[in-house]
Amino acid sequence: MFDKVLIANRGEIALRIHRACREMGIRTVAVHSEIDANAMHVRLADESVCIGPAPASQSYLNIPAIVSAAEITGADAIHPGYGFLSENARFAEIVEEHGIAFIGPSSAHIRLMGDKLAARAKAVELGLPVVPGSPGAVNTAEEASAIAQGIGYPVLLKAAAGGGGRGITLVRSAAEITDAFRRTQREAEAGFGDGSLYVEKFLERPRHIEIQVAGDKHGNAVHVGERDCSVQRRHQKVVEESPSPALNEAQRAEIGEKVAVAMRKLGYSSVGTVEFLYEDGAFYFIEMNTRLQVEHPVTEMVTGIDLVREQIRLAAGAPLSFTQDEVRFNGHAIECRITAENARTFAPSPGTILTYHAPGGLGVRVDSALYAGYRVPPTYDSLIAKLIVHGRNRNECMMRLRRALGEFVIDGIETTIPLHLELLANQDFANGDYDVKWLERLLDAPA
Ligand code: MV4
Repeated sequence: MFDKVLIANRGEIALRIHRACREMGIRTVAVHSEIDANAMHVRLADESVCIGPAPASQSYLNIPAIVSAAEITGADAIHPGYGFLSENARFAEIVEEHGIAFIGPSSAHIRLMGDKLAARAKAVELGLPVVPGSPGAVNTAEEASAIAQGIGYPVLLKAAAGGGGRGITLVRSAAEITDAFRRTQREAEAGFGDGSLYVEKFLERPRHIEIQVAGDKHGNAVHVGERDCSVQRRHQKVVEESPSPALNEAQRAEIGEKVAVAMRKLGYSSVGTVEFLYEDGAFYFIEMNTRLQVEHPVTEMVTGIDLVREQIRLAAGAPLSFTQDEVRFNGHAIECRITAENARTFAPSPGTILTYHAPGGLGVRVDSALYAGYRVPPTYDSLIAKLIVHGRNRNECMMRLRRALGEFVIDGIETTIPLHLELLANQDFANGDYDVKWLERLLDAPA
């Protein structure tokens, strides 16, 4: 097992990783930018190293600074968290080349899943269902038109190097596809340096359902249930829950087993998440995330599994701590992502926290690095707290969430707590009746 882990991240996930390490008896090294010198994880870590000025490009994305900090402190592993360098295959390679363990999957798997087209082709090879569409890139508008004719309009043109909703064009008829192809190709070339496009049948109102996986270096891999992440705004998740209100036990078991088999065939080692669109009873693979996800606590609350602890153990070569049969699902969990933004306009609201009081009680978890006096910087992602509740069922979770949100005090900045209270009062949400565009329709609807 590792002796000392360098945490190459900030905010709530850096604190989360520190906590797992501390409980495992592993010493921690916090790296921070100049503006994060007073961050909670820096205060709690065994050692800390300033790696540069505030801009992420000069600090949390600064590979030489991070690797140097690991060498100076004698860290034998680096945990990348999520975002920043967590899915940078070259970073994983450089870390390993320096004789330091990268807490994540192989760089080959990171690279594979980072290429949307290669990931889609691999998914087909592994027996996972994909959206009907082109087997690979389409090189001309004529080729795209022929594929679209075959699968039927509407279709999407997607940039292979795109992601997070960027580089996607909806085409509703044959008359539009030539101009759309040329425009999307130009935009992809300009935006991603790669104009490769592929075609997919457009799903009108899908849900976003992802399967948590874990695999070791001994050929074992299991699924750890699903999370419904359909409540999103502009491709930013707002609420996540498990189990999905849209699935029954048979569907859950079927897709879970398919994904576990696929991960064993792939030889995947670490934690990861396989993302699907779900519509009318069918799953469609869209991508795989080879990192720990923001919403991992939802799975932890319904299974009791510490996914960060497991990820660290797996990186050290340990076998999975549990078999598939030993993964048990208990009750329901819902996570609210609380951001430093105005709840109506979503305008960023950095600033100093004047008063901070986190909710508590049975089934309530708050993952946050806030404290009274902490200054929320304008420089990074606006996520400041995750409120996760567990209950025997979904209704109990909603009651508990309302109560916990009502207790949550974050004075000095604006937050999206009022938005979460509004969602919890919405009948569609209460019925679990939502798709990936539901929240945007709700927010865009006349007051
Ligand atoms: C789709 C789709 C409907 N049909 N593909 C958007 C970002 C990228 N991860 C995939 N996305 C979508 N792909 C087909 N064939 C709808 C979306 C989509 C979406 C997907 C997941 C979560 C949120 C979303 C929000 C808008 C659109």
